[in-house]
Amino acid sequence: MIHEYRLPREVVEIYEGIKNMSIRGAGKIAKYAVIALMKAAEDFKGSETRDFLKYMEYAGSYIKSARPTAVSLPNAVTYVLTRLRKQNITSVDEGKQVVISLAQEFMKRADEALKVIGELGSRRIENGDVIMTHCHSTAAVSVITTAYKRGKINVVYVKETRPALQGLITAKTLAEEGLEVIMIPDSSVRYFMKKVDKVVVGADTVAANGAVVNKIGTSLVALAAKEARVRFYVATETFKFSPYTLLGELVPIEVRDPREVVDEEWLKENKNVKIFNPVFDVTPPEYVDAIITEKGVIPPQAALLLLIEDYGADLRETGLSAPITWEE
Ligand code: RUB
Repeated sequence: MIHEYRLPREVVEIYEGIKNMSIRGAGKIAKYAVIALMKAAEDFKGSETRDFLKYMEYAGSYIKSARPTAVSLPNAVTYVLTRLRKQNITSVDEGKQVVISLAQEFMKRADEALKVIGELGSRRIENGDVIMTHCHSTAAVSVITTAYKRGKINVVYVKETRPALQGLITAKTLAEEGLEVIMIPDSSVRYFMKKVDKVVVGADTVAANGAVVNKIGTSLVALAAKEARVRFYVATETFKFSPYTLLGELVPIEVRDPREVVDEEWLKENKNVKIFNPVFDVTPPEYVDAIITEKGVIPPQAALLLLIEDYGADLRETGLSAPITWEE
């Protein structure tokens, strides 16, 4: 990316954090994206309103390019920048205030959404259910911990989630809440599925047809759940629904460094072995029983309706453009 403006250190750190996954999970990535916009706005030194707006667009495209798959990232940036554009600001100070309050509004709405998802999701859980989850999703954790606090569940199977092992974060979090956590290797999903009543996972992106893009391996869990007639729920804020898929765009799947799969030494010793590390996959809508959002629990086929409600009326005005292309 050509650096037209100098962005403050905090913005670059957030970009790097998202890229190297020290900031991870679609919800958290979205929150940090708006924090980055806030930091960028605060740091702007000029006095021309037009220049401020151009600078903010630049900051938005920079932060959006950190990771390709979770649509929460461009959606969070779009949330702030489209509203900023519509405000017809007349001074830089006013612009800065607008960005700060929009970013805070986004974060508040995101926190509230997680609570509602927890409540609505826990209603779908029956007393004594055994749950399975994959990766680390704040929205799925919200459903599981709310159901636990309501005295409905006790046992949860957590898949370790190779290669980045986000399952360890989930296992730790749920155990600290008091749940009985059983961590299992990814490859044992079908073996354990017969002991499970419901699967709850998160989402990085939900497409207009209700397909769910989430951490690699999710679609295999869905397959095993379907075979065992175990209900498969996806917990997600609506800012993870992709308006780009309304325009017929496909969701780009991130491919990461082979060194996340094997170490450098092994790679050097086995130069003739190719390693491929895609980190998300697509679960088709037929495998999803329901999507739990802050606007209600919907069948995957209703994803389109939610997208039209949020983006349909003024698709052109929202400033949507084709998502950034991702080079492997
Ligand atoms: C994280 C992942 C999570 C979703 C939802 O992938 O796939 O399931 O992002 O998480 P990564 P949340 O670790 O590669 O970012 O519900 O917290 O938004």
